[in-house]
Amino acid sequence: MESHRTPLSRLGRFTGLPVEWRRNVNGPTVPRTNGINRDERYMARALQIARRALGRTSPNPMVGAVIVNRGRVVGEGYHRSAGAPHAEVEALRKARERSRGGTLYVTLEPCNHTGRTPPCCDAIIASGLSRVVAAAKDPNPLTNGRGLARLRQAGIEVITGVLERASLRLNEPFRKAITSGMPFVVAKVGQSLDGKIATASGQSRWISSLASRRLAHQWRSRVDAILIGINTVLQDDPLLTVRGAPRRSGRPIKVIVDSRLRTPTTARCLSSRSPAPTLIATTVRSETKRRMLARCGAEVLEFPARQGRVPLRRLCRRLVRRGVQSILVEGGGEVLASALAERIVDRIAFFIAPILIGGRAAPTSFSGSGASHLSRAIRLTDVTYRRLGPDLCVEARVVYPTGARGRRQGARVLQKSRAPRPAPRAPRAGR
Ligand code: AOF
Ligand code: ZN
Repeated sequence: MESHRTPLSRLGRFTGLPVEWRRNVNGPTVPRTNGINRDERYMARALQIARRALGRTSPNPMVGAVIVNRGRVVGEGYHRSAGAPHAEVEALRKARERSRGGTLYVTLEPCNHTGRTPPCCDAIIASGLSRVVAAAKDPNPLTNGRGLARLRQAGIEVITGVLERASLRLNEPFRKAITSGMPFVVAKVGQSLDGKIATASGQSRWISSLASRRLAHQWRSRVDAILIGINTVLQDDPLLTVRGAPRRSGRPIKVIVDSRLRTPTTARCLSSRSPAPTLIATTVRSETKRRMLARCGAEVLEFPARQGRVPLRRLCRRLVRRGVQSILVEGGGEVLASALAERIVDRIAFFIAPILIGGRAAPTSFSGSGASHLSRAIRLTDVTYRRLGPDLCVEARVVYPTGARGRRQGARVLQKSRAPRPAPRAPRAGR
């Protein structure tokens, strides 16, 4: 049930990463509380402060903690970045002896393992807290229930599941990556009202409004990697940096899907103006080219071809092993079609500008052969609509057709989308 009227119900309406990304992370200090119980109220506060570290904690989750004693908040904290103290430890440091006999509200089960930092359970037990309310279990196999069990064994009252949905959604990339080995993938499309991503001659700057582009940069600042296809490199020569939004050193990693290893060493995303690491995924083994690209700071990852293309699932798994939990796929049409065909996309966002481009030869957002039957089309759910200047942003969860027919269809789309590709144009300089 998501259809309450209270402000808190909005927490339950988070529909995944982009919706998370949109929230004001420095909202009011105490959430409004009409119609919700006390545990939910403090948990809402813990979720709110967890969000302050949005885009900065991976490969760790965002976590917030609030300590309450005799009806008063005596300590708060959140996990700022991987390697930094955990949320509970931050809150305990603030509360000091005032935590004795109090309640800890924490958005994720406290850890019971030694990672980059010592187990939170030890600190909680030592502090004399008498009650712990956790929103959700930690899916990390190192914890996954062990933290809660340990606290119960120590005689602490433990309650779970308070605002659980909001907690699960807060850390969707972390959860997906740690439980499945696959990253959380958001595809972003900037297109005209008639579904074109460029003119027939390849011109695409700018279809989207400034407001849309600003939001897109904010999203870039909150993911671990941006992924684009070689055609976009050759056509648009993007810098792939974050502009006008907070930057995190070394992030987002740039990933170029380049089956035939055509990335020019002069590509702007390899220049010193774009300092985050660049990975080029290819199916070609060329020591000379690899060395040339390495000299420009790019690392080449080789994969066995899957129908002539880079196998995106395998690429994704490799990226997760390097700490990448969230990816923004920015196109073009070929990569987006392959990403859908390989079913790696979790959510999709369209920035639709009120402009008509037309023309059979002008590329559309998704290439490939498309669904042969409506029953095999990819349905979107959890759809939100938002105005951005003159543009409309439609953002949704991707639902793949189920059953063998749907899966075969996916493979066919991939096969057919190999066929004709437009001849690449020479990279343009100076943009
Ligand atoms: C908590 N509180 O604030 C966070 C937790 O390497 P470490 O020591 O930072 O441990 C990382 C793991 O700890 C991470 O994968 C997740 O399971 C848990 N994160 N746990 O009790 C926190 N950030
Ligand atoms: Zn911990």
